[in-house]
Amino acid sequence: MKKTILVPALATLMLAGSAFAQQQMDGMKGTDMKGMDMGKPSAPSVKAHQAVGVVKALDATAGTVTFAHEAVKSMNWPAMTMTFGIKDKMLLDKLADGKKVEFEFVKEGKDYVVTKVK
Ligand SMILES: [Cu+2]
Repeated sequence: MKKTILVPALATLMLAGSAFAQQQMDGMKGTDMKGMDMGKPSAPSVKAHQAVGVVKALDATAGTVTFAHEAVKSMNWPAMTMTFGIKDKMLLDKLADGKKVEFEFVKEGKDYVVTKVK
């Protein structure tokens, strides 16, 4: 009598135990994923700024573009001419001397880097 009660009770315990272990593993996976996202160099805190500018100079080798850009409110910048880095050399295809474009840039250290050209 005792045995027949004990066996299903044990089985239930083991099942519950393994389900718990599985949950813990799932939880750990989730935590790891979050940790990896946080560790990425392009943290979500990096803000892209929108600007409009005319290309004044291009240096494909150095990967820089000089813009005479309009005021950038999000940076509190007046209109000015300045040089930006270029995130991806693919963006050079969209840039040409004298061309007016909308672009996005981010601050990287002490540099400003164009991340998108429309
Ligand atoms: Cu500027």
